[in-house]
Amino acid sequence: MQGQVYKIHSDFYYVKPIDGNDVILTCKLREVLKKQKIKIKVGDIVEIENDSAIVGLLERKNTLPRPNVSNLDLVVVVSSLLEPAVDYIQLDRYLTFLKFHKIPVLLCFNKDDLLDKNSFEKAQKEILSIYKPLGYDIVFTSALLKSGLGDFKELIKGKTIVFLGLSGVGKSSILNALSKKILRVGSVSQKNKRGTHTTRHCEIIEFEGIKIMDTPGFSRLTFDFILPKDLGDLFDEIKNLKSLCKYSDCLHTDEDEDCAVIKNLNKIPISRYQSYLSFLKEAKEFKQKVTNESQKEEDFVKKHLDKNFVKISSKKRSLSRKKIKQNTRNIHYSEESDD
Ligand SMILES: Nc1nc2c(ncn2[C@@H]2O[C@H](COP(=O)(O)OP(=O)(O)OP(=O)(O)O)[C@@H](O)[C@H]2O)c(=O)[nH]1
Ligand SMILES: [Mg+2]
Ligand SMILES: [Zn+2]
Repeated sequence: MQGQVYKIHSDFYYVKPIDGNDVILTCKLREVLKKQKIKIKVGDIVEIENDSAIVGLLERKNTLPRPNVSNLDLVVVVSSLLEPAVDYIQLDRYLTFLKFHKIPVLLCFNKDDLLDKNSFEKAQKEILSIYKPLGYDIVFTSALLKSGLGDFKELIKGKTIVFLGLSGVGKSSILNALSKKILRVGSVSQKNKRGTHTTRHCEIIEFEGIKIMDTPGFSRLTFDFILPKDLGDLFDEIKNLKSLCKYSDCLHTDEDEDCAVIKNLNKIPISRYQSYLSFLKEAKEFKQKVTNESQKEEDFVKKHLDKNFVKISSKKRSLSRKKIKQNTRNIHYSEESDD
């Protein structure tokens, strides 16, 4: 029988059979899966036996390393218009990361009740001018007043979704406003206007045919999964222009290099280009790090494994380039402190 993992707690996996009763089975992982070092995630479709043992994992449609979930139809990226105010770099961080993982996104801007009419219209105009041209669906909501939720529900109908967003922006509050399931809602610290990471586990909540994964908020997500030259592909504004740059490996930062992006900077929202520059810096630092590591490995090989090693053969050189790529894929995240 097949089922979907709804929750994981210590060694227990809570699995809902796919075509069956409305029950949640409590399962353990078969030893053979543990030996294969297979890590089961919330959202995974698994094969179960005797209503109590997970014996296999089915192929994933997609998967994210953080939050650690799989088989998503849509990610809702939640920001709040105030307390905390929209953090465009952080928002772009999520968007580029999700583009990299090829997962569709819905943008939600919450707490619109905190702005007066004028400020709201100004904020809305700015947001739409940046993100509408990129093709995102966008909703403005107030979990407090339960406004904007009709459009929201329409866009998530029948889907398996996950909420991403900084702590305190109102992810759990929106969920509570949408469904009757009550989740813990935290407070926003009066000192720094940030949330306090109230949601600590990830689990699927199902209502009216929508499956929602509520996950803990996290903010630090560094660009150590992509090479600098490929970063532009995650920004549509840059991707559309880069074929016109003089050099194919252009990083779009140098005025002297006949760069189409620099020439057309007035057409790119300033916050987006700033985000690009910050992520580029991180991607470069990361590349430097993996290059150093590969170099160290090469030196090690030279010194210890082949005493007659005079020149690195072309095969070895291309191997080490491959190594850089592989290392780049070892996605590493650092999480903001949970306290
Ligand atoms: N004014 C206003 N306050 C809201 C709204 N939505 C949420 N809040 C408040 O913002 C605070 C944080 O809300 P949560 O729903 O806990 O935020 P979260 O995104 O789930 O935070 P984490 O679980 O820590 O990631 C709470 O005090 C909510 O009452 C809203 O639409 N308007
Ligand atoms: Mg929460
Ligand atoms: Zn360029």
